[in-house]
Amino acid sequence: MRRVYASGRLHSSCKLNLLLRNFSVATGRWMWWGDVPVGPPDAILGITEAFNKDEKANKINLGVGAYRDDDGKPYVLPVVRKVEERLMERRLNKEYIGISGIPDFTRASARLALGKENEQISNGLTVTVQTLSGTGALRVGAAFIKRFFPFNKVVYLPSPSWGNHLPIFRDSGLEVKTYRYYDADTCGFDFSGMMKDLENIPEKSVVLLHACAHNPTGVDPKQDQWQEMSHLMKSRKLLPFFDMAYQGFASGCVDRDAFAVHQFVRDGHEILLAQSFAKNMGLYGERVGHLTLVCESSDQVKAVESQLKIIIRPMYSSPPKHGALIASEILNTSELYDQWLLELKGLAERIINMRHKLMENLENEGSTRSWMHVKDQIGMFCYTGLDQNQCERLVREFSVYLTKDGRISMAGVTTKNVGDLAHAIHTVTK
Ligand code: CBA
Repeated sequence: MRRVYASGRLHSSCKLNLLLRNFSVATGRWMWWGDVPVGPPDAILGITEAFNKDEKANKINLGVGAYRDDDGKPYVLPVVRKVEERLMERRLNKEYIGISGIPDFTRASARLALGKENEQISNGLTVTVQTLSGTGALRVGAAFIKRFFPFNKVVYLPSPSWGNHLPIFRDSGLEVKTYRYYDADTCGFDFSGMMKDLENIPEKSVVLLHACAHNPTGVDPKQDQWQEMSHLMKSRKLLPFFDMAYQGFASGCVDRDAFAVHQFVRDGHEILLAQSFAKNMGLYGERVGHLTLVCESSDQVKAVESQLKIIIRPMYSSPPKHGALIASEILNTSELYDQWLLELKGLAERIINMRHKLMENLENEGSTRSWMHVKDQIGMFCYTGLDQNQCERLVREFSVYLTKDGRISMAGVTTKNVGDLAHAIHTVTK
């Protein structure tokens, strides 16, 4: 490993190593990248790569959280197809959009997230910038915290959390710590553990919260628990950073899934919110999302907005246009909006139905373990409770691909593969 000392100079033994690794005696040339180590594949997206290489006909990919129809095929919402046709007819130009995105999109998407009647929006106390989906929103938010949050530059994540949270915040130069969230004994929410940790986190720190459909556990707080958390975090002066990647996808209702966000804002928190339209509009590769900050005054709004633009400009200059135009049309046209809500409900219902089917099939296999959590968890993922060895057997013996922590994407389960899946899970867990 190359070691650079605080002075920026290399120690002489390191210089020798550097020379040995970066100079090719055979060609007599310096190699710029001789020192680059091979990195591990991504814990989630790497699974798709492995799945694609597998030649078995009945393989099942439950790795990445991407919706599939009952034939296991990627699915484009009919409302999205309809809007795309309308956009094509308009023969729009390809001009850049502004650094902070398409105003019609950011206005409507902030309303969707914070609620139609939200006072802070009505009073001009929010800033919303369009981002490269949810990941981009988190990354821009993290860069903003790093540059401007005047207190503890530490972000507290639930344990466990989405695998990309840690690198997003760490690569943004923030320290990352965790708070208790999941109780492995009950396969449920560790409310008392979380509350105790929130009591002990140093005041004026940032706490990341999954707004709904917690990834990877599928375990969410109940509404009264959110209320208690909000009060405690307010009294302890903790800054909530919501990640809402699944609005509408958990329960089928966009307002119910945004309950926590609405509650915290009603309680006077000045939240950050990262919102994704990957799952709920199926716009995955179009990269549509936004970052919203709630501020205290219009002066702060002006300052925050200007600084977000200064952060975004050297990162990627301005966001992509096509997907945000689609989302904007849907959010701003009542007939399309209603159609979308119905279709979204359909996606959530298919997943809920698959949870029931998987549990039934496991019972039919004769499994004596409790699989209640498969049904009780919410959103795209099921945290099965399988250990690493059992997960590896699923891949090796049954070509069932899942993350090593036992998470399966329920969106990849279909009426056609649920029987095989239950059989495979039962075989490795009996
Ligand atoms: N936050 C959470 C909690 C997520 O689960 C995901 C997606 C994102 C980012 C943010 P995007 O940038 O596409 O809007 O999503 N997580 C995954 O569904 C997958 O898309 C998952 O399988 O965990 C991923 O990128 O890992």
